[in-house]
Amino acid sequence: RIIGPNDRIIMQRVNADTSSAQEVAACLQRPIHTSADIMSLVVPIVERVKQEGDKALLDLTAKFDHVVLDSPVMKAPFPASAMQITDDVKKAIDLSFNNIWKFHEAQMKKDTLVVETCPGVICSRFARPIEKVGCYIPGGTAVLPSTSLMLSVPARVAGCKDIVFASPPGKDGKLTPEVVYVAHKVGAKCIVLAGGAQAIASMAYGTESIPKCDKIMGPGNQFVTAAKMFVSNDSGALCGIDMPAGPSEVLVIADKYADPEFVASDLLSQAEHGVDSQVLCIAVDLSEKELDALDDAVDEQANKLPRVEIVRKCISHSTTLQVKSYDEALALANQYAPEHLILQIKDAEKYVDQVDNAGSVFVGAYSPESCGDYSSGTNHTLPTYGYARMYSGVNTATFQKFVTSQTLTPEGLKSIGKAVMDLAAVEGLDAHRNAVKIRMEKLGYLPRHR
Ligand code: HSO
Ligand code: ZN
Repeated sequence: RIIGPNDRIIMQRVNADTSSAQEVAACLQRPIHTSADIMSLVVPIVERVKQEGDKALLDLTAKFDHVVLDSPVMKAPFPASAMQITDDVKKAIDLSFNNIWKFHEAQMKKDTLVVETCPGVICSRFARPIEKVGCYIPGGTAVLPSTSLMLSVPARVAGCKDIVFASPPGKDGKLTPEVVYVAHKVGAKCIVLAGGAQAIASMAYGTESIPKCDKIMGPGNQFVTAAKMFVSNDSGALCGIDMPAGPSEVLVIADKYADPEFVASDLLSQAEHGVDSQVLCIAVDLSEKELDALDDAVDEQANKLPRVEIVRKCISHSTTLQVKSYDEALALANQYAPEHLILQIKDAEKYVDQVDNAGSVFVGAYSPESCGDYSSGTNHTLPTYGYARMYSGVNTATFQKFVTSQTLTPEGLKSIGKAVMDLAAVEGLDAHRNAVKIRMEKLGYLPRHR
């Protein structure tokens, strides 16, 4: 379905009641990405940066971003001239920074645990920050300084020592000043002036001027995602990544108590991200008239947006799915596992318990996704493409690893020694068995054998 320039910008309607199970499933289907051809473009880029470092990075930035730079990196302390922003924007960043900090700091509280599993067997787990982390802030149709907050604030809260930013420069060769301001606020070490696969490679392998990172986080296009997948599989890079990323998505569940203008505004905030954004509305028991009102609101608001061309293309493949009950709506939402789930339904909080698969939930009429995108404190780097079934969004644990430890007293060795020896015998691993046996004999728990 293509929405032409003179057509109304409205979603297609599918009635789950009168459609087959396959038709309903098709509405929840994401487009299939073939990553093989992308990989064949990305691997030579990554390899070049790996081999030639800064020079490759500068060449590739000239080629893809059409800017010739003297250096691919801006090092801290960042010059004030690179972060000139208005007072209002500074205040907005500061407020958002504080809320993101508060919410992520609270995630650190239950870090250490100590459990005595048997008398004298003390097992513990403690968190340690990942030392060097790379935060990728994509360019594309818009640079999103908010993403620099969502990645670097949790990194700082988790205690990472070196934070490296990467973001493509504009046509003038300059970085987005808001991104530089955030880098300054979190004490980032440097900002790589590059985008795409080349930026990912520079942080994964390091170059003459860019420190090698242990883990790279952040969203990006298919090239960025492919490069992240590649470096995380290359033992030569020894570099982790946050999660696979796909186009952004929202699923709004709305009932007859929802304000159609609110619902439309939420659908459109997702649609304006990109032509491949996934926008779904599940309408619970709405009349044709109420559905028409929603269409009207979408069309009216969409036509006033500066990014209406992107929105038109996105809405062309967006659907309103009509269902009869709240339970049905939530079951479908769990099946789809959206990045963002918005509940614009009566007593919305009551239904949060029923949410199993979603990146982040927005509860009630006054909780638009925009608030989570910027300022409330939750993270906006979230699993897409159905990965919400098994991945979490970026959080402080993304920037930590958990180390376990144990201390056994002689009594502890006595309590589990026989079990260890018996299991080692089953596996035919005599050295394992001996490590316990020798100690048990010295302690007099077992007779000594010569
Ligand atoms: N909704 C996007 C994040 C974002 N929105 C950044 C505006 N700026 C993906 O979660
Ligand atoms: Zn957004």
